[in-house]
Amino acid sequence: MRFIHLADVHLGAAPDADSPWCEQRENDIWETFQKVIADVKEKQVELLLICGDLFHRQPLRKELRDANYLFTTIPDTTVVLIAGNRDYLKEDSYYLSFSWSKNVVCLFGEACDAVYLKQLNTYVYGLSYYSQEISKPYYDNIRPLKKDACHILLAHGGDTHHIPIHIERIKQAGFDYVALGHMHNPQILQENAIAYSGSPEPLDRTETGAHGYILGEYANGQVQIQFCPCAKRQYISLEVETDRESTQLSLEDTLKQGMQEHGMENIYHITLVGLRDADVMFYPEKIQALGYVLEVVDRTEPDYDFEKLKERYRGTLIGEFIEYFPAKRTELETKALYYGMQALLQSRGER
Ligand SMILES: [Mn+2]
Repeated sequence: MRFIHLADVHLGAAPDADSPWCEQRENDIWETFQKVIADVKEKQVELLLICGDLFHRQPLRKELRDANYLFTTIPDTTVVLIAGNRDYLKEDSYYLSFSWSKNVVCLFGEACDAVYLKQLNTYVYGLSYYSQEISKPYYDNIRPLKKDACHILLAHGGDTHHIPIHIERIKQAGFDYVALGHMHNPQILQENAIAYSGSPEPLDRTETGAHGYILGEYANGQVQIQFCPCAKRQYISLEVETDRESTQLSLEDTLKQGMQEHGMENIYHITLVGLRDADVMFYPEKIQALGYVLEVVDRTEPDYDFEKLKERYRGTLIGEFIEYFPAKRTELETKALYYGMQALLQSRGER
């Protein structure tokens, strides 16, 4: 039996809120979800497990219809889903009155429930959130039924306010597989047994690295899983070192090359470090125009010719400041000298 473990799709989210590509990101999340459904079809997956937070907030009716439409395109796959803390079952949630395609099973109980899928000889267990926070460790005491079948637990949470999980308790429970949701980065807690799939599309700049879903196979009483990347974009932190030869254009070329190597579709957080010629200044807005650049942090420092400056400012505060430092400086002294120099020159209206 082949299954896909998916979680935290966050349909309806629009990451990078202040960027020009925010709307694109909202579409990305839907497109990635469509891609997962296409993979279900292509890989002939029999069971699609959605471990909470399919939606970023209370789903709109039209959003449920779109998701349900996609489920109708995989009629041979059973879809089992639970509601997480984001798309929790509020009193007036459209989730509760929606009529799903017949291959969809919602485990919408407040207490743990199990569904038996006869054709797969599989029990799937789970509960749903009825509020944004649950601090009771509900999963710690859930045990599979004593039946000769595959037993899979769908769980959402793992932090103090979202059903804390004591991993040792879950390890001892005896499930064939525990499919976790809520943490957005993929993470395997026990090999082939307990894992967070992470969100299929990263949702903010802290969620760097590959994102996707987990493909699993249950055969001869044993589960095997593998992580399948499927995100359209990744968040990447790029650090570039400059020197006294660097210019705006040479820096742009270096960055373009770096971004091409990592993929132009990806979203970058760029940090500039190192020295620069004291007359050169870099323009972050020009760097941002090179691609999907969220932010440019400029930590470069001007490289001063102290001999020249000493001559020029002899007898002034600046001259004395430079002379205060020995020719052979410690790292700390060098820093103090550069920062002080910058401050002194700035106060004179120079750089
Ligand atoms: Mn969550």
